[in-house]
Amino acid sequence: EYDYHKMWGDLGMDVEAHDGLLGVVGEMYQTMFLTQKNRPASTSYLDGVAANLHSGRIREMVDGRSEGNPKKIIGSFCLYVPEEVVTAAGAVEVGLCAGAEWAPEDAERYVPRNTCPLIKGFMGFKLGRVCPYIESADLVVGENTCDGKKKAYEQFSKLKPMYIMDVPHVRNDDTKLQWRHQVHALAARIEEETGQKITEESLRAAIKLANDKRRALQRLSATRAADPVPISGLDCLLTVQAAFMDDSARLTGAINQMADECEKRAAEGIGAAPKGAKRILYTGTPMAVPNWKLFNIIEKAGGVVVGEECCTGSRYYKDLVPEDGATVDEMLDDIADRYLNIQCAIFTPNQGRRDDVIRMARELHADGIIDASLSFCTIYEMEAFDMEKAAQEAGIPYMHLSTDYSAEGDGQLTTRIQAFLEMI
Ligand code: BJ8
Repeated sequence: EYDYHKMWGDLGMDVEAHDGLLGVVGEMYQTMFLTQKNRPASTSYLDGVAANLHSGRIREMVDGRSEGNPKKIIGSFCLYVPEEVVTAAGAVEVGLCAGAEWAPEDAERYVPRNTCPLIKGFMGFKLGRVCPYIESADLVVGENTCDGKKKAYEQFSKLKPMYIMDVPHVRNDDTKLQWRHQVHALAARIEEETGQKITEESLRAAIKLANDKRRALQRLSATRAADPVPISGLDCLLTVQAAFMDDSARLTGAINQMADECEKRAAEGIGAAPKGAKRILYTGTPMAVPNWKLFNIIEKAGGVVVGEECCTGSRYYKDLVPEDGATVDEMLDDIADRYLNIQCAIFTPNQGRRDDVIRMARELHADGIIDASLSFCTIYEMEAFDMEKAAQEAGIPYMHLSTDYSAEGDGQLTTRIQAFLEMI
């Protein structure tokens, strides 16, 4: 039996507090995921991912290092940090835990009380020393996106080595060049960290590796247009969350198996929810592990989430990077251009996001759109006004919600969601 407590202790974690966290998350997983009926058998892979998230997965990344394979771990908090670049320089990129409230009093010594829960979450996880991804990361790559994260990174960098990318907030010829420079600069910084040069072969292979994962996710997503829908929104959300933590090639294999099974189920009319269940398209702020509560509420109330226009959803997989770039520079430019198209609400204007939401709602035959922002996320709350208008114009029922990570408002949230599901 491998001694995970020793591993966590060696990483500098608060082992006792972490045991408490694992207990809570394990219980959540049990009541949210394992009570689902008619899950595709291939989702058992996800149960393994969840069970190994803080143990087996960390061990395989960290063990590699101690065995003389100096694989550096690069943490990130945003879709804008290109994994292709990190992989090509011989490191592994992981998304960092920010999906639960932890040590809020400690976090409030660094950021104001009324800060978005995602930001407070990563400050709390770091200060409470309960995230093995944060603790094992050699470098954390932040990004100047929303004001909250931008300023919180000034604080976080006091606790952890950081490198910051500057993400533009408008799209034009100037910012396209600026962003390309940012991606080239990241490549140089990661090369410096790993001592490994990015080569044509390594970058081409990294692009293919990420594209294969994205293609598998596209296949899985397409099966969700069927009624009955072959797989739950909760399981699909976890699949994308896993894409930020699990080994890429292994996960891609598992997602393709899920897609195979779901294609078959769709053809045979087998659903994870009954035929005619109210179908919801989610849009809004990202959901970091273990933030599953909204999908759980929707699906326990008899609805089913058929798509998610967000960073833990279609924005992660809908676009690929061209695989025919001839030189490292050309491929880095291609990567930059692909990432600049991510429809984050930090951009102005951001009509593309609304177009995507309406397109997805139609393709996936959604009965309604739920647009949710984490509380104090000004940019997503601002966009909700035009999102509602776009939904109205398209004739699709729409609801906006604002939530945080606490369970306090869950009763009210459930009532509102039930009413929406009945109305649509
Ligand atoms: S590309 S969505 S992952 S920035 S919820 S911390 S925006 S106050 S997460 Fe995001 Fe990158 Fe954009 Fe995606 Fe700020 Fe809002 Fe909090 Fe947010």
